[in-house]
Amino acid sequence: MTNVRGSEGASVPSLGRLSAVPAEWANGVEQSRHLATAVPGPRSQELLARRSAAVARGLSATLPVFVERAGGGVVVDVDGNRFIDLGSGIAVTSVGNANPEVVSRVQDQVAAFTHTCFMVAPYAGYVEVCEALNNLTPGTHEKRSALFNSGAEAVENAVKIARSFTKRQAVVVVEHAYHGRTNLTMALTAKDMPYKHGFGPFAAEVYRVPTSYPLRDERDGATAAAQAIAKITKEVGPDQVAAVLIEPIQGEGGFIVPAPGFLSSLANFCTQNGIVFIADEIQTGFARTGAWFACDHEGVIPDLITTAKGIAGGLPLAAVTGRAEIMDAPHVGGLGGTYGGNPVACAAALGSIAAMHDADLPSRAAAIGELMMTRLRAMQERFPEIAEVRGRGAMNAIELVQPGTSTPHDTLAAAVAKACHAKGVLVLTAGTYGNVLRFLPPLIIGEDLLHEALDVLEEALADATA
Ligand code: PLZ
Repeated sequence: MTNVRGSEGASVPSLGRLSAVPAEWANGVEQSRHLATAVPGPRSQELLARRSAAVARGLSATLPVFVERAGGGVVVDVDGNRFIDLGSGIAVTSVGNANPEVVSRVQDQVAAFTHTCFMVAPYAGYVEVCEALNNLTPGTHEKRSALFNSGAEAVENAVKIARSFTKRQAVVVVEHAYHGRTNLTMALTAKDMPYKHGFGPFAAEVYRVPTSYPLRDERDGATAAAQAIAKITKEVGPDQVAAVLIEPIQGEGGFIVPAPGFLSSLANFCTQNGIVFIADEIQTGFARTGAWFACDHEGVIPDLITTAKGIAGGLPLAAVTGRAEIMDAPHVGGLGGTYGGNPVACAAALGSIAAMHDADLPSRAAAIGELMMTRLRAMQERFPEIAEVRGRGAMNAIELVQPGTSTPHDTLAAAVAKACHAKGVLVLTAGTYGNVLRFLPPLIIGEDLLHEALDVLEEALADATA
């Protein structure tokens, strides 16, 4: 079934062919956009004033409102404004906010016990999450997992594990990479402002090589990989490298989808040289891209994979999963932390994974992608500022430039995002140049809401480019 909507009357694929998501997954939130006040409204303004007096200014705020409730594809603020959610809390609430499958398991767990520390007195939920991860992640080889609190912590631990296994130190990352905000992960992250500026010195033995950014480098995957490999070979020495760490689709860097063959060439190079290939699937993982993991699209089987965000429906949980012999390299007691794999977060993960299976969210993400890409491409026909529409599944973006050039148009991206917020649609920006508008709807969002959000985006683009 298709319907006709959008700027050029394009024929847009429908989500109708998928089974409906249970109505109660909307968490009782009316699934419509509604502006009750200006944005921000008076109650949010009051809280904003308290926020600036109480909260360190280093924490930015995308949407200048305070949230009261959220569910399905909608976020409700304290003034009664309802926003269509194209952010999912940065790719976290893929099963929707307060999904009943998550809530009921969390409620049972929190009432039974809240914490014992897995290293002190273990519980089954932790083991069940590891079993699920070992089954779902790419490859049928024997795997192990370990659980942590945040994406950055998972990345740090993946590096520890790779160093312990290889007895080497160097870590290779790519341009535009984002891996977190802790000291090691700041070193792994590419961008100075806002992530690293003034926060050095950074961890040693981190080497950055070129990535594949088809819009800007116009190279095929094999050529881009050959450049990266040449740099590793000449400047680092393959036998010094513990790990190559890469996001299969670069997230904060601008939703950069590498040219086909780039990832597999790098992975092969790692295999040939005893280097641990780590896929950072913290943003791409758990159904987001239309497969369980982004590596699945390319048939790439990483040695280690880091996950977080979408894994637990909004509770803080992260993991490293990978080849048993690599994961088991660190000595007993070498990995851990007080809260890693907290029982409540594990219960949430089991609920979130069950919901993803029940509603076949990988397929739903793929269908959302088809719908959105069709409409975004129609917008590209209309607006010469859209240099590229890209992404996979429900992780897609438009990159904005000054028309007729490749000069990034960051002020336009900021203006369009701001206009969308004022009109009740939550969108995020991204990119090394700040010129990318990215879209990460909850995977249970309704089709009408999705269309309405895209209508608002198109209006905002028209106004801002007029
Ligand atoms: N690796 C690929 O996307 C987190 C960052 C938001 P944490 N991305 C959102 C911000 O501005 O801090 C991310 C990621 C990839 C690692 C991380 C880090 O995950 O849970 O934020 O530590």
